[in-house]
Amino acid sequence: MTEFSPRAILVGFPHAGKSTYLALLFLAILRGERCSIQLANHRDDREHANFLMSALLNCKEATRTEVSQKKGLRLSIRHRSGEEGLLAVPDLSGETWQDVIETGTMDADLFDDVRYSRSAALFIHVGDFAHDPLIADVNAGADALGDADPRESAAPEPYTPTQVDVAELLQVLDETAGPECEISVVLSAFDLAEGITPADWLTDNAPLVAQYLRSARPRRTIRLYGLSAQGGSFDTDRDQLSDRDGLDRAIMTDSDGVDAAIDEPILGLLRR
Ligand SMILES: Nc1nc2c(ncn2[C@@H]2O[C@H](COP(=O)(O)OP(=O)(O)O)[C@@H](O)[C@H]2O)c(=O)[nH]1
Ligand SMILES: [Mg+2]
Repeated sequence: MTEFSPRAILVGFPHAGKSTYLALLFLAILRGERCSIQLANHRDDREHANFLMSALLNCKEATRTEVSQKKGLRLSIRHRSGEEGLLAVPDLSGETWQDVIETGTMDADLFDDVRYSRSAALFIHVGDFAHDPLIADVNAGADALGDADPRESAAPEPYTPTQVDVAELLQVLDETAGPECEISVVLSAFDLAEGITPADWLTDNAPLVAQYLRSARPRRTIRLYGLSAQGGSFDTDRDQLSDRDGLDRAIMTDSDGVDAAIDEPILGLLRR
């Protein structure tokens, strides 16, 4: 397999659910269930994928991706048809992503990964997403602040993307990816969004992103998925989740909430 073999890439801000998806995908591939791709016989380093998968099976949160290879994780995969490709999960710091959306440009390695990808999945964690404040919230916040010294609440907050950040990242992806690349948006931790379809969640919570998906057609079809790789929260539902099989408890649906295969969001890689 050469460096230029087709690639799939998992993209998203830190804490978006990429590693947990990779763990689930690896599990599904090893079991040969709920997916159609297989591992190819290349000597890529599977230690980290194994490590992530064991954490998922043991209901432990995926640790922050600290892959020793600077470029992140790469896994060679194959379709039943025999076609091979490379699944890339670049490991970039939060600053790098902020830089991407501020400057509209990408680090050279990431640019290559996206440019030569046949599928790119952009992850949004539905529970770790900054909703636009209502006017009432803004006023209440202003009242609560009163005369308080703003420096007193200077503890660094974890970076929580807004719909504008996500729409901008999606736009950079869309502009960088080749015309044949299939882009998908994966709403992760979708167990936190009960009783709603991914399409409705996006319209309600990130209308700008929903609008982007609509306006990209027919030039490019950007598919939307809802994913619960863990099946629930490992903090609050751990006992109940640990009684269930790691693959059975996972949920992947299309935009209307209809079951989809675990590898659907990256299948464009091997589709043709
Ligand atoms: N409730 C819930 N939380 C999830 C799910 N998948 C991932 N998470 C949590 O989301 C956080 C970020 O996930 P991670 O895969 O590490 O994100 P990454 O930084 O994009 O690789 C972790 O705390 C996970 O435990 C899920 O299906 N349900
Ligand atoms: Mg990670």
